[in-house]
Amino acid sequence: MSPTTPGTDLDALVEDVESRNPGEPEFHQAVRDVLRPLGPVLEAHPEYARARILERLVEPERQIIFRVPWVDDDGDVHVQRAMRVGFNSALGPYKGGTRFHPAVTLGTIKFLGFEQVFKNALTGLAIGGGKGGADFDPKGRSDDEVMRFCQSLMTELYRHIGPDQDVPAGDAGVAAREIGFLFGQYKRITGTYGAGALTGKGTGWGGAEVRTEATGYGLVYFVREMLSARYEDLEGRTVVVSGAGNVSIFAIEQAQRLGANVIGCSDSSGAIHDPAGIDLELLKTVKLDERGSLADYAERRGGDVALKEDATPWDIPCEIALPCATQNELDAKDAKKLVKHGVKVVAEGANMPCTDDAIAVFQGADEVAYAPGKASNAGGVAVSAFEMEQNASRHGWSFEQSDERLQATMKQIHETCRRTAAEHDHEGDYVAGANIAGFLRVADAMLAQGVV
Ligand code: NDP
Ligand code: 2IT
Repeated sequence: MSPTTPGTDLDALVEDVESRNPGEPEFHQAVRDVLRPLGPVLEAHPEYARARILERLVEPERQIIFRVPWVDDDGDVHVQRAMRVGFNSALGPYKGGTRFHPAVTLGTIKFLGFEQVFKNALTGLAIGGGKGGADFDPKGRSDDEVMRFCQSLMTELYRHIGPDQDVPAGDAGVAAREIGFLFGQYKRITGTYGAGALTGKGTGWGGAEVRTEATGYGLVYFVREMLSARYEDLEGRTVVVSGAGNVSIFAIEQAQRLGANVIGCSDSSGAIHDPAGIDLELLKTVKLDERGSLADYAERRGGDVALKEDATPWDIPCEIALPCATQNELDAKDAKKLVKHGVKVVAEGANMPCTDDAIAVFQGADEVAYAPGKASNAGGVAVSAFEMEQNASRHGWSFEQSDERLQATMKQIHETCRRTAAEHDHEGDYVAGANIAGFLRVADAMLAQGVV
């Protein structure tokens, strides 16, 4: 790849990434998405090409892969594969979640880690990008089994993390219970109360207020800014969310608080349409307390509410669609249905939930504003960074203080995306704004720090 012809370099770089990272389609997709609007930026800044900033950005600084053996309640031994990818530390220690899901591969963790670099840059905070996970399926496992798995995983991971090195948190399949077990083992092995080595801890023992709610709340605060840019608000809007986990549930909560009517959601068993508005207390009981399925919600909710098995919620007409479950869960067919039914705003709570073709459909529809996850779901990692700040200063903030700062952060990310898009001839394009703004912040730091 020649640094003097950056326009054509991007295609060559994507090809290079594909051939050097075979079998990792999600990683290739994430790289393509970020690179797409960067051609003119590189033309204007030959110093980035000279310093091979892009070639360095697509290569993780380090990747750690290890075996995690554990014993189930029947005494049977299982072997899982875990990994932690330190993608980029130009802006701060590696920071990003940990995913437990049977489908996790190195390619999954690399796509998430790559996205995290630009997301974290957009927050304006001092956090680099990283991600971790394991092909462990927590579904149906007892608390003891989850604890033994977490302890075994941390018995290797502990040597690679720390407040100034790498700071894991939750992601799909990892929340307060898992972070508690992981932290307990970290404390035991290191013999220190290194609170700043993990975020998402319980609020009674080093965790930050609002971290649990932050991704979902932040997503809705971002949507509020998108609507406000069109002189509109959430009051009376119909909203459909996919998923029924951490991000979805707190997005539903905040959307309802701001006056919206949330009429649909989903989980791995199917989707529900609840025209009267989702009963949030019942949803929390079923999904968070009992770790049950939406079939239980539908049964207890009664009336006409039924689970549509193996379905997505995208055929429910709505004005605001919030995909909050998993990657590539919303395709072009779903996008066309949403547009046909009059959707106005699509904002990603999950990481990369819309396929490239779906994004093209939204961006081709004049009435639709579409926000990529690296901007609209950055509230979770932002509050994780607040948690690191509180752990370092040994000073705790109130719920109201944290929530106010989260709102200010989402507003700032929204402004950054819009301003950057406008400055680069992409008026109103949140994808270009987020990718260019994230890239510029990381690239400038890398340039300043030399060839490392
Ligand atoms: P959870 O595990 O808490 O919830 C995920 C939800 O999505 C569950 O309800 C799950 O169903 C459902 N789901 C998973 N896969 C599918 C599928 N293929 N089809 C339909 N439903 C599915 O995860 P989170 O809410 O924490 O994370 C969701 C997304 O948000 C992920 O992309 C994650 O990377 C992203 N994210 C998370 C952040 C966080 O702070 N947690 C921060 C930023 C982004 P079931 O309940 O049946 O398992
Ligand atoms: O995708 C994400 O931003 C997260 N899972 C949250 C990461 C974090 O460090 O809080």
